[in-house]
Amino acid sequence: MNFRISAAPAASLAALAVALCSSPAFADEGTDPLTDIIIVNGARETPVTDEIAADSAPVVAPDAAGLVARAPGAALIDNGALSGQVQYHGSFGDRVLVRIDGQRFSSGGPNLMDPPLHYAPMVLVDHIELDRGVSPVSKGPGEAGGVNAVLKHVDFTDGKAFQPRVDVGALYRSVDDSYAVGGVVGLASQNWRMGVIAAHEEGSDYRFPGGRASPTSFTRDTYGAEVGFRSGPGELSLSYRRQETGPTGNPPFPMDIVYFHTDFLRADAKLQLADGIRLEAGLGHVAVRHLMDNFSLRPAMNPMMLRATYADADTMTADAAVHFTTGIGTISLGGDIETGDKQVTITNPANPAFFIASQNRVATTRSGGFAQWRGGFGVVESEIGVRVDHYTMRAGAPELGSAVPMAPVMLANAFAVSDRDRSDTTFDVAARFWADLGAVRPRLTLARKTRVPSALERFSWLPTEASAGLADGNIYVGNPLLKPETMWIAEAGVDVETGGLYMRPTIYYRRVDDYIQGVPFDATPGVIDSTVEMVANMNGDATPLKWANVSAELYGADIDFGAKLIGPLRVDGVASYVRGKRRDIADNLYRIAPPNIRLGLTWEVQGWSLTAEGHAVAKEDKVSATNSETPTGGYVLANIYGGMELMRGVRLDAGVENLFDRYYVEHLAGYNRAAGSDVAVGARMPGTGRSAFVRLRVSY
Ligand SMILES: [Cu+2]
Repeated sequence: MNFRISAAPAASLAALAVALCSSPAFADEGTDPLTDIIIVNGARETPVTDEIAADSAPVVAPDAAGLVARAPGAALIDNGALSGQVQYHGSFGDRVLVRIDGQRFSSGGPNLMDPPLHYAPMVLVDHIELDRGVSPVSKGPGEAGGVNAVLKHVDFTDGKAFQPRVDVGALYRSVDDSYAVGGVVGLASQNWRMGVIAAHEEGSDYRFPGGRASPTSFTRDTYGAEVGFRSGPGELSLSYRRQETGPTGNPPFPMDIVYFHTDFLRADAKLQLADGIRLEAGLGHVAVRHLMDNFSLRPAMNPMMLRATYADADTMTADAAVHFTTGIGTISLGGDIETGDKQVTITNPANPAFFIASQNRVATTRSGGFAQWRGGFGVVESEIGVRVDHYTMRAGAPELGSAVPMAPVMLANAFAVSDRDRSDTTFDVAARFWADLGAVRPRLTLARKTRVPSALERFSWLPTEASAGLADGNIYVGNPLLKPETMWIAEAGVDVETGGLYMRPTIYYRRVDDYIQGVPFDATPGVIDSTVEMVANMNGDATPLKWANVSAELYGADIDFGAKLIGPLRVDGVASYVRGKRRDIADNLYRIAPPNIRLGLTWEVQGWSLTAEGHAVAKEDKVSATNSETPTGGYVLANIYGGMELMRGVRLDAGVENLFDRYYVEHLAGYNRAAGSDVAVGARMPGTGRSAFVRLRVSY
């Protein structure tokens, strides 16, 4: 299970934690007051941030999203083997702030075929930082929670001489005959660190009781290098990473991935300016080049309907923050800039005269500043911050080939003469409080968080299924007049740890004003009396949706808990409940995780452990009528897994998931859109059948 707390004294726990996760990435984090190490056995925690070690769970899916999904209040939105999104407290997509090694960037795919954790292959992930409830304003805008996937790194050592560093892993999973190998190797001293990172992953279509799901195969390569230098009060680091995703199936979408070629470049500096004054600054660039089509991995249609869509995204970031440590705590002042350029061009490879630059020269900017105070009064610890962001967003006039039919041309012409320039200013406040009362640690979060509409939500003049991965089968059209969303968040919980028992219950309420959601295009849905409905109807949906500001609320509760039973026997569990509703009409929010509980019985002795786990998921019938969502039934799955330390620095895990080969569908899985599969078109994608895995990690 994810969040185990053993009952030993904290000091020895911290020591054990360092021993268990010999991750260099942790080494310099002791200075951050929010990442104290309190929990071991695969997870550490502060009252407001959880750290989930990569090998703490039997997750062998390729992306880190599956690991995050096991945390309380989290779930996985499954859009394909490499396209999983994190849902947190009922929000997903760009409502959740997700970063890789702290770097923010824009996905390339207009349907988030490359959600941020697409760039965190599990075999390269060291650990995940999960901000409980909301993320601090210092990490930038973001409504629901905060996820940072920290990749394996080579870190500085304590000595002058260079020492070799190795952290590599391999895994195999039977259900899709997939394997992954990768890791980081390098050299480090107290002043220098350098490493190369690489991974290769591939898998076939996965099996379920009843056949094979096609196309769900995948392939992905990652490689890169990093170097860091530290001397006296300063530290500099530079990293480059390239990811090449090859043909990968996305049955819930009308197209599959042909490729993603994505480059990550980042430079960071830290400098102790004076006693108690610390400067941190960074520069980043991410370039995504993407091609998807509807004929390479699934049966081709008639030549008129062949589509290959190119989508590019470039993100530049710059940030700087100064931290003043004084008698009243730490005050941080910072600023950050983010620019984005996007281009989406739909083509028909059988007809060069057919192309539509549907998102043409879309340019966005954001400049923000924040002030944050971290300190205490009495027993109450707090982190209080405010930030302001100014956004601009502009779309170029569409460009079309001569073979594009009349109706889309009319829409393009109308968009070309419309106002394609928007700007917004947003204010965020986040306050997190906690107190350490020994065995009991209460915590409280109050926040106002915002999200500006995406360029897609504002500028999709062409009705298409691009919806940042909703995969509800609806055709969407943009709305330039959208206002930013405002989410009001209240969350309370208590972390209890006493004797051989722990539990961490949380309740929350999130009220969203101007929630951005698809609504019927006009007052007469189904009556084709507009050009938009005409084009949508030609593309298979006579009742398109238009993005609009509505009112919504999300509330729920979750808990993780555990207790020592007899001798080396222990029980751990995670349970989550979330409810999402519209406030303006009687409807539910779309794609909300059903109530579920995970219970594990673990036998743990020196050097090895064995866990039998049950995962019970309730039916979900509180579905969104607006999004044509269908209900799902409940199910129970059984898993068994174990791990052992073969020798110092060598860990072997193995297990069987879905032990009884049960047929089930996850409520959050998409509906199949690909013909030629053992899954019927329109049916929800089934969960994976029985699957054995082995995983090896070598680090020293
Ligand atoms: Cu795509």
